Amino acid sequence: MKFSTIASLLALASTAFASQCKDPLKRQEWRTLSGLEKFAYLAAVRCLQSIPAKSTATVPGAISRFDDFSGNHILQTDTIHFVGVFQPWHRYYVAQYEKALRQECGYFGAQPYWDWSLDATSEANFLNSPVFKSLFGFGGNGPYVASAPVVSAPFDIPGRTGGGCVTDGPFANQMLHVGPGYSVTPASYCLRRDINPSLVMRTLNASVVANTLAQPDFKNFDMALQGGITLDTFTIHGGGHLGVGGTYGTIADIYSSPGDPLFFLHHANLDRIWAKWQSASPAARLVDISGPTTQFGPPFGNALNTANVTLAFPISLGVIAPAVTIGDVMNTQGNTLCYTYV
Ligand SMILES: *[C@@H]1O[C@H](CO)[C@@H](O)[C@H](O)[C@H]1NC(C)=O
Ligand SMILES: *[C@@H]1O[C@H](CO)[C@@H](O)[C@H](O)[C@H]1NC(C)=O
Ligand SMILES: [Cu+2]
Repeated sequence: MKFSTIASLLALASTAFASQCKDPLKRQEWRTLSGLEKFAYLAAVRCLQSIPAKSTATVPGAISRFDDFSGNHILQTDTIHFVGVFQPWHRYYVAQYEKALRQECGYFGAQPYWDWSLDATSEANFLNSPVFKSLFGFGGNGPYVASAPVVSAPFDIPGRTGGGCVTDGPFANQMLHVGPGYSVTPASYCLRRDINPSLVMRTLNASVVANTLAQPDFKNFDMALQGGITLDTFTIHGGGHLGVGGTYGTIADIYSSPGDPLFFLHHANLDRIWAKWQSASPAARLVDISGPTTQFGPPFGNALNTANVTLAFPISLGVIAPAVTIGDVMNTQGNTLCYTYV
């Protein structure tokens, strides 16, 4: 074959495979945003909490677009956690939240992430994290309460420090309308946090992240990231939820955790870690997916190696967004998604 033919074939191939993603949104760590950028993000979340829901047919309790996101997470909880689609589903979900903030609430930025390993250097540093600030943050812990209405599947983890309603920052005394647990019928209860600094220190530190990134294939990466469902086996996913949510906090509720706006910064960081793992060996890892189609682990009663998900496996978000496949969201800069982490 003549060189010119090869060159034109290559040109053709690169055109065919060139993604439509030309100008990816740059997702930044919360503390690197300016005060104005933080304010713009928080204001956009407040906006999402104030514009009308679209999912009332399936989520009767939903009042706002923010509730649409929590409600659809609740409806799908049992098919999107401790399964192979966990990371792809949450990647698509966070991207649709980012899109709603931009298209429906006039936000010009990208979804920020929270790299908790920067704060999990000491218990005091963690409690001082920029994400917990009243001004330019999401507000802090709830005041300590001995007990509160329980979330679904509560973990009574030694070391909890809060449990009361969040009383400072932009989400002070924020009322939630779907949940707790798997309820999607009309409700009104407060956003709670119940920070557990000792749990944070052993689940969200830099060496746990490094161990996750060191895994050789998606199966092991995903198991390292999702961790187990017992106190001793939580890793970075469970650590973010239960380290901030403790026993009584909203973000500890496996069903209605997106009621805490920090959910989206936590999951963006998990997504960043996946994207970083993928970028270390893109040819193999942009197509490496596995994990069971039904929930694994002891409480769910399924073996780890039931049928694996594939790139063709569907991802649905109810009324939030069109259905896609896992293959559509493997690349954060493909034809479906267009963002990068900085
Ligand atoms: C980080 O977490 C691991 C796993 O829980 C733990 O063994 C280690 O001591 C922790 N490191 C620090 C500095 O806390
Ligand atoms: C699922 O995929 C993993 C990783 O590729 C593999 O080890 C396992 O045998 C597969 N399980 C089944 C049931 O095919
Ligand atoms: Cu989830």
